[in-house]
Amino acid sequence: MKNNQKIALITGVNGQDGAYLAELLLKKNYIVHGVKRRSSSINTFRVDHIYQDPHEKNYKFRLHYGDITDSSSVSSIIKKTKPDEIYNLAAQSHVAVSFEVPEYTANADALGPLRILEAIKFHKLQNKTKFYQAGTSEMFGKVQQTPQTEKTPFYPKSPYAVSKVYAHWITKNYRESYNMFACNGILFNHESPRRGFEFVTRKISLAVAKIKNNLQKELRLGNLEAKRDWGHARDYIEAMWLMLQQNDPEDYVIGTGEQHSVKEFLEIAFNHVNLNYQDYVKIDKAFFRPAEVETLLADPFNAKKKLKWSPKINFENLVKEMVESDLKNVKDKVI
Ligand code: NAP
Ligand code: F7E
Repeated sequence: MKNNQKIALITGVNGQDGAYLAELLLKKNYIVHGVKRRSSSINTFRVDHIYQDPHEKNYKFRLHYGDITDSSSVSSIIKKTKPDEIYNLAAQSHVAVSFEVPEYTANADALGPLRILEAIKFHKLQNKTKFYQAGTSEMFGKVQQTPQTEKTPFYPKSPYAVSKVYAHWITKNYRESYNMFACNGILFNHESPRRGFEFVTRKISLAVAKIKNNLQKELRLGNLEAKRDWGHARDYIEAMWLMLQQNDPEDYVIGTGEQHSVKEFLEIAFNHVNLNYQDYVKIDKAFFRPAEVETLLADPFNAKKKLKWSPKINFENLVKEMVESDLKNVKDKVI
């Protein structure tokens, strides 16, 4: 390892954002450590292309078994890797699922970041290690003002969002109490061809590809009126990195400043393959939530001004990229 080479630790490395972030940091010549948890079947497909043999001496990417609900694994990985930057992306990230497993969601999403912050402090790394917490627009929930900024009060509407509000405040608290370089990114929805299958955008892009190829007949969805500020994950992981390169730690809203409904997503996705979504979509009560977040819209003014960040990929291109990618996946029979 060269002296000026930075070390990063990413929890949730095999998720959508983790995989893009690992690629970005490797390109920037970091040594990247990733935390993956044990699962009964292998689920590292998003990072398999950057995987390196653990016996490789001059490795740049290494995976460690760990779980953010398990303090001892969190602590020992941080002790072993002594990272310059930690990106806490691990979470039970599905809003609807959080109503089904609220206690686990709180354990991972609220106490997970606390365990990491405590480990940084316990190993006396607070002057070395910078911390990024993956916060979310879901914290605004029943929105108190539109568009939402860093100053908009939170009103979380799910166990997921309530847990993330705790994570937000404990990150701020450790920054103020122990002078840690700890930042909250308040990221609005971001998608990509790597998005998990159970989120609405990927559910739609995959259905479009299957319907076009006569492999699926209908698409069952919940609330089509919900409006989100949707961006591309590739743009958003740049913002995470930029936050940790500033002179001072701060919290930032990251979004596009544009809002679209689930219906608009459907229209563009189905039109792209010359189909009409109304011929295939059925409304199914099973996909409605006990409490819905109807509308979210970011004001990313601060990020634009201070981080010099702005999104490069617009809504229409995001939808088309996801549909094109799933058409290829279906054609190649990888899905
Ligand atoms: P994702 O694809 O669901 O990835 C989540 C990652 O966390 C997965 O690698 C998952 O591992 C891991 N994980 C879950 N529970 C864990 C545990 N107990 N211990 C260790 N790892 C665990 O989510 P994403 O879209 O990349 O989002 C990344 C982060 O940003 C999450 O914290 C999410 O809540 C937050 N966020 C996302 C968005 C968005 O629109 N994408 C917006 C705002 C905030 P497995 O593969 O084993 O499940
Ligand atoms: O839902 C509606 C649903 O699950 C979007 C996570 O990354 O972003 C994500 O949370 C909207 C909601 O994302 C279906 O009711 C309709 O209004 O894709 P989603 P989300 O709940 O906004 C935030 C920022 C995060 O932090 C989260 O981690 O679409 N919707 N029909 C549906 N949603 C799903 N999943 N499935 C449906 O069939």
